[in-house]
Amino acid sequence: GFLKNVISHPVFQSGEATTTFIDETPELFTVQDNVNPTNKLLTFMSKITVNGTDGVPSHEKKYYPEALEKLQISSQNEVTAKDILDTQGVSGLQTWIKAQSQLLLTDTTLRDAHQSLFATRMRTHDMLPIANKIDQGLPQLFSAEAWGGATFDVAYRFLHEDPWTRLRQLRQRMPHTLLQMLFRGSNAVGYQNYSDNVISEFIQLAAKNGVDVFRIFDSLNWVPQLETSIQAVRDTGKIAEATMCYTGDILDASQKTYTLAYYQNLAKELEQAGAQILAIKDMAGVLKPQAAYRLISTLKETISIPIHLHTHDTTGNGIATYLSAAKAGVDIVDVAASSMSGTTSQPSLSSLYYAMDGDKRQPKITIQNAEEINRYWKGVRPFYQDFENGMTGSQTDIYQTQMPGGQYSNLQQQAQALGLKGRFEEVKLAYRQVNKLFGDIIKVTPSSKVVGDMALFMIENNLTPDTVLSEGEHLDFPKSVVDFFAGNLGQPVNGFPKQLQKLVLKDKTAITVRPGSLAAPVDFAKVKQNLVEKMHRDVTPEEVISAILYPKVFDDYNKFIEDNGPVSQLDTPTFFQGIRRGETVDVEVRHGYHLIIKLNQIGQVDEQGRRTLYFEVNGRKQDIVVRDLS
Ligand code: 3PY
Ligand code: ZN
Repeated sequence: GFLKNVISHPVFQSGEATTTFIDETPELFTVQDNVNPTNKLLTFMSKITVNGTDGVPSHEKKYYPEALEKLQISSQNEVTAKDILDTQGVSGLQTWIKAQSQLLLTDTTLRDAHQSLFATRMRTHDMLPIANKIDQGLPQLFSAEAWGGATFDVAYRFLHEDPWTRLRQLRQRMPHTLLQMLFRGSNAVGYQNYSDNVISEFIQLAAKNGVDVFRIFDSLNWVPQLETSIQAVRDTGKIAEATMCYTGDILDASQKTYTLAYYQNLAKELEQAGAQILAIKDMAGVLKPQAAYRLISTLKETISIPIHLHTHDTTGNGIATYLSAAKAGVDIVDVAASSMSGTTSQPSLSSLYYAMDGDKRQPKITIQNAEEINRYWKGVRPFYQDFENGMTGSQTDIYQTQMPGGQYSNLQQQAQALGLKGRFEEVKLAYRQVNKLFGDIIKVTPSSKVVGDMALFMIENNLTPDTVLSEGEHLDFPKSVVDFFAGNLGQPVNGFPKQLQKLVLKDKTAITVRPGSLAAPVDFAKVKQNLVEKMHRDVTPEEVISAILYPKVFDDYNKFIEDNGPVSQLDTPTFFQGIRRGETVDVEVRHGYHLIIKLNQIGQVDEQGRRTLYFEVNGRKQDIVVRDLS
């Protein structure tokens, strides 16, 4: 540590170190003496305490004791959907689903709810205490959606934790619940197209680590983009839930593209492509109750696999949509714990339960358990108040904007980062304009990100739809937009608007075939070898695939952990806000091994702009010096 610090110090390296260099440079002993994990963690806590977390306002640290209260959960021994899958396979499960007269439920609290409410920031630390209680208290759930979508990227990038570990830990605590993930077809859990062998490898590893149900969608509803994934899931013996994304309005007589017949054909194609369940993914929450009735009843006559409906409650009509879908015979719907439900999230599980009192399809859940579990979530949600999207009530303009719930909170963060805070109404207007310019496309990750990027680009550059077309030749369009028009996300339902495509691509040519059919297979052994050399240790297949999907994010994550220790073990208020003077926090750094960390004092800033924090760790004094960046 010490010698390395001296040698790597800029003053030493510049050749300007004098005989007093060591005495005048205390950080040689402290700041970078970062070899033991406790020191790393203390340094991380000190930095957050002094300088805060990027993008998070510093405020008084609050405690939410509800999260820690004892919950009264009665465990129930019932045969679960997971038991059926494990003993009778997929076809046994399909039969079981169809034999249920009750409406089955998927709980999305562990994934889409927090993706849509607070930009996917929920940490594993807050999931683990409740996971087993969900498993025991709600065995009647069809599944818990717990992985995929943005969780993979955000876990590494912002939470500095390993998504694979999350999956394994949830699996271990939820042995009787089907765990479900959202999978972006050829885009896996990323924003771009990957080679077929990457898709298959990812699916195999996800299945091995605990995923049972794969909800597979394509952001343009282009079936060729789904086939590899569907087959790969079928090969694992897990459930391939192929998806059609719902956009437009089948009740609108002027609708030319996204008509009832369009969805009917698509459902047939998906069933033929090997779907074992059909998901209808209403990512923006624009499926109106009567439309749901018509859509589901028509599909029930068209296909024979079970139907699983997903919506967002942004407009406030989610429960009404579900009631009408239930009447039409939908098999499963997606809900969230009530304190994590509503607005951009899913409709509330318990609201739906009560709305179906007296209905013969009322879900057979133990509502008291659902309420107890919800008390826990109610305590957890305020930890993430700094990431909330600010939507406090229903918003029916979403019927026009058609922005996915999962994007709503994220695009706000993106806009803020560009200095466009307070201009979100303009962003939403531009979003609609871009959709029109692009020929009315399905908008869901990553096509929704393309539309969002273009909307921000128009606002930043003061562009209107007209000036985009008249000045397009000279515009340097965002990379995601160029990629989209080059056909790298696949083909939109209406094809590309030719004039705009030319302006965007300039002298590039577009492809019309499936991007995966052109992509060379990735050489996993070679990637592995490079990683081993870089990390000086053996690496797992999960790490190899993560490095392929997110090379930079994965690399940054590893460096971060190397420098800062096991930060995922900190409680959430401490992770975001640090530790206050006089406060004691308990960190279980490894199973059963606790650090009791007390901060006694924070020193004044010295001439070099540093502060010393005086800790006691398991009763022993320890000082940490960090730079004050204020
Ligand atoms: C995702 O892909 O992350 C989504 O939630 C899309 O709705
Ligand atoms: Zn969703």
